[in-house]
Amino acid sequence: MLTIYGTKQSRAGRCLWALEELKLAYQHNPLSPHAGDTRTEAYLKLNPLGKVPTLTDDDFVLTESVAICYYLASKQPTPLWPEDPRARARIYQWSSWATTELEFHLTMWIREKRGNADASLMAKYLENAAGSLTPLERHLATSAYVAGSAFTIGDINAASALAMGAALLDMSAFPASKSWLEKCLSRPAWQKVQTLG
Ligand SMILES: N[C@@H](CCC(=O)N[C@@H](CS)C(=O)NCC(=O)O)C(=O)O
Repeated sequence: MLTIYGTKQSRAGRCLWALEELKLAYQHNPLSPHAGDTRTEAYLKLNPLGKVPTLTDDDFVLTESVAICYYLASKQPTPLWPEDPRARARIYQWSSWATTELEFHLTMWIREKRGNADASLMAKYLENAAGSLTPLERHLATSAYVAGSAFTIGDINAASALAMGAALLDMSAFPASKSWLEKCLSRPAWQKVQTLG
């Protein structure tokens, strides 16, 4: 049995999206780090950082949201996980971009907001986040999805990061990214995740 820990608003959201796209049976344990749920002895055994998400698949324990998405997609043949090495490479590329570029700056913004809330630093983090969209915009000007003409797990990893930041950024400067995001977020699986507790 698959169990995913973490609320839909956290990085567990991308894993829930993947589970729904893949129509896998799972249990959802919406632990919130902000409520202290992830600091219990039992949870720290699964994820020593006390962060979400964590996936358990029977006795197999996996952390890191994009790795969880790769694992879920690779459990069965699916168009979300194409075999073509170049499509796979694009999936890795845009998933890495999502976490180490876009998500990094957005996380800095959130931390600053919850901490000192220095307005000039917060503006700088948003400027950095917007700047990180430049390569995505260029790529999506000629590609329907991040790995080519079909929706893949790479779109889940990248669009879930942008979903977190789009409301904070002026997306009119990034029309291809904006319409790609809307297309991804209109999918029934993402819509279903929004209804979860
Ligand atoms: N690289 C990790 C990041 C996980 C992460 O930072 N999760 C946040 C919620 S989105 C968290 O649990 N924060 C609690 C904390 O930092 O103590 C992943 O993608 O899974």
